[in-house]
Amino acid sequence: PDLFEAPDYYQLDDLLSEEHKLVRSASRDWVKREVSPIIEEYAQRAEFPKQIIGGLAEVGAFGPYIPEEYGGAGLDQISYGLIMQEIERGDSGIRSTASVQSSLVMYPIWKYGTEEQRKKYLPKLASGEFMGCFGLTEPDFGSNPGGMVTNFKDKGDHLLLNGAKLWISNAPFADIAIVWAKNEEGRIHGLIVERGMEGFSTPETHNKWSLRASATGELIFDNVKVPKENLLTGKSGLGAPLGCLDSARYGIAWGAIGAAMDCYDTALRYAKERIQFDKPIAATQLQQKKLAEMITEITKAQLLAWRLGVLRNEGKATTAQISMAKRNNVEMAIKIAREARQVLGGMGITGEYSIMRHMMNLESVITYEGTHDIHLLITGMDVTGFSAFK
Ligand code: TGC
Ligand code: FAD
Repeated sequence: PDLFEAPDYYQLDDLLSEEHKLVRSASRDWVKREVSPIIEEYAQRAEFPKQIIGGLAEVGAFGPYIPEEYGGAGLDQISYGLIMQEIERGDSGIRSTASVQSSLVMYPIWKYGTEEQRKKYLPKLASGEFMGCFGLTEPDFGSNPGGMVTNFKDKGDHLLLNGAKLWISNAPFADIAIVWAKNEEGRIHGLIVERGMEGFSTPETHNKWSLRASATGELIFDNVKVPKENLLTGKSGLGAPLGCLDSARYGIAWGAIGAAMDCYDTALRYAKERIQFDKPIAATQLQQKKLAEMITEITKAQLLAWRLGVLRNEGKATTAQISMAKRNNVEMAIKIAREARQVLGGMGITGEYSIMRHMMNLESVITYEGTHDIHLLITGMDVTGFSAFK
């Protein structure tokens, strides 16, 4: 079978429209052609392959659901999910770049920005001419972003921004940053900070064992003068960045399925071909248990993602439903990666196969956009009515 054949054990393709399938095959073909052949080398070198930015834009990965009048692809939420699935089949780090650009940079400008800001930034972000990043996390405030200390003061003709953000995807090369900071009253607002503004720097974070093909860095603001027209005025408070996270987490719930599918495909093919004790290892009960459980978990994850996509299309998906899908599907993928790695024996630890890279990448995916624990606590709060955070 084709390496990129989607496991579709429950005939889920019947639930997709022709447009969904077209969007999926365009992304799938592009990943197969442009990402898979080079990604291992870039991950080993710990470098983001910048030459794929144009291709990401062409398959609609930058702002899939942003209206076409702003340069987006004008697609629905299922198409958005399918694009993320196919990109993460290639690499979680590449999907991260697309998630950040779409849901954490374009989304807040679209939802909370002024018409001038939308016109100025969205078309260039959709085409990849501008790349963006999203600064919420700080050195002392990760799971608890409400405690952030990054702040700005109104200086009459500009805003004076001070503070620092850590663990920011795309930071080292981003042209703009959506930065969450408190005003003098302690209220959280979003600001568009542009590369080149005096006092703004983006040092790269090195020595990652995970998401190596994604560039991660800090955002440092040392008395940065931000023009007042760069304030996102449409929404303030912690709910503003959390609204963006809802959209990104939804995409990750689909993306993780892509990484899991790639691990499953690889393990299945290997198990059928690898002979030990005079028979394929796929003919042994222990390896069948692994493969059967993988396809079962992928199928459950697909159903969860698809139903969540329908709810999002109808504007009915809750934050807690999104948390459940992000948590379940990323854990599903990481467990499949670990099992698939074992199916390949020693070969599983090499860069000849994608599994170990997926496994390492997923250690970031299970932590960012809300940790595994935090999503459990969101579900716990939703069903009991008690917040266990504080
Ligand atoms: P809490 O008191 O529960 O809520 C504060 C205010 O926010 C409102 N709210 C939401 N609004 C919109 N959408 C949501 N999803 C919302 N969730 C909460 C809430 O109603 C409240 O409003 P108000 O008016 O009553 O004040 O907040 P808390 O301080 O107890 O904290 C809990 C919370 C939700 C922040 C925490 O559970 C959480 O989610 N922490 C995780 C932080 C996180 O996910 N950071 C991600 C950083 S970005 C990233 O990782 C990008 S990686 C990208 C990539 O490479 O792909
Ligand atoms: P902490 O919050 O310190 O958590 C440490 C541990 O404590 C975790 O296991 C956590 O689950 C647990 N914990 C915390 N609070 C509780 C509680 N109340 N009850 C029980 N357990 C708890 N952020 C951005 O803003 N933008 C980005 O683009 C971005 N990209 C990232 C890329 C990478 C590769 C990584 C690794 C992170 C990225 N992040 C980004 C940051 C990410 O969102 C945070 O790492 C994450 O939210 C967790 O914060 P923390 O690392 O400070 O961990």
